[in-house]
Amino acid sequence: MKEKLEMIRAAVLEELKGASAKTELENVRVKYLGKKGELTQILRGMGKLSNEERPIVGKLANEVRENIEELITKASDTLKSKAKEMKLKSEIIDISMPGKKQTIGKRHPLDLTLEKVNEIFLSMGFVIEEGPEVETDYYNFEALNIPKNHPARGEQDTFYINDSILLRTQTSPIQIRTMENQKPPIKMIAPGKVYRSDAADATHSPIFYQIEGLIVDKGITFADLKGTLEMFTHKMFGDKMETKFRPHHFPFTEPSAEMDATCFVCKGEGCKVCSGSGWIELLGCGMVHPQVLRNCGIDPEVYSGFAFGFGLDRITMLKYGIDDIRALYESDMKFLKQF
Ligand code: 2NL
Repeated sequence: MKEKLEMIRAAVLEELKGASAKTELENVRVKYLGKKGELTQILRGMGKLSNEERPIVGKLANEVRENIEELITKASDTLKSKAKEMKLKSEIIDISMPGKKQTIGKRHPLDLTLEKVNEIFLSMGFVIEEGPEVETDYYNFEALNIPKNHPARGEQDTFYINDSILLRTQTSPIQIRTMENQKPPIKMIAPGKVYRSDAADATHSPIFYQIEGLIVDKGITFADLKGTLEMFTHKMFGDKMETKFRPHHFPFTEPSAEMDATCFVCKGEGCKVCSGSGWIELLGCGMVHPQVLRNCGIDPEVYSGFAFGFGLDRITMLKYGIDDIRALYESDMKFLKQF
């Protein structure tokens, strides 16, 4: 019996040496320690032994069992560490290899200007409103008192989707929608993309950005318009800037004006940017036309308001000295990295 146990121990040792996978270890365990395993059979047969033999063989059998278990655990640990070693070897990183350069993007100049403009108007208590880029003829033209035969409605200016649906040519529809949905006081700006069916050149792009602003309340006058836009100009371009208003015409405001500011390149001396005049045209504005208020369900006998609009692209180009609007839409990294 003793010899048999020793043989089993030797056999296990031999079989474990050749084992190269976890399943093989498990097979060895079942073969010797399993329910029908060789060692288990011996332990079962112990009843037939004499009283003197039983404790001796029992002790030895237990020793062998513990020994086999130890051997299997050891073999399993060895397999595991070998697998780990191989995995580490396969994942080796060559730290001497040059890395891929990560390029960090920059804010787009239009975005920088928009953020500044938004910040200024928010600080003066305006709310930012948004609206659809695909609009109806009514919101883009009709409600704004732009008559059917007005040149702005011609096919040459507007992208029509069908007779009554188009791409907005200004952000005024946002203001119309806001006046329809809210009671005065209204104090809002409407920034966004607008579309014109123009051929692209240095000063025209079929897509550009516009910001309009609107205040409607009781007792709003042209003095409020002038004060607000002067404050905006100071915050945007500096306190030394002067503003002046020239009469103009828009169908949706009456009276209407264009506002010029001191040329911020030459400070009014006259230069290439301002064509020698010392002034730069910044925006269009006026008192909201009574018919436009009426169209939105606001009584012009009770309320008055002013509105203004300017191109974000134009202001951005002036601010950064960009001489071609197309540069703002070409996504050329060499150009965009400068800002
Ligand atoms: C310009 C001029 C302007 C407005 C836009 C406006 C909007 C409503 C009512 C009245 Cl809902 N007016 N907007 C007013 C005056 C001028 O824009 O030259 N934009 C580039």
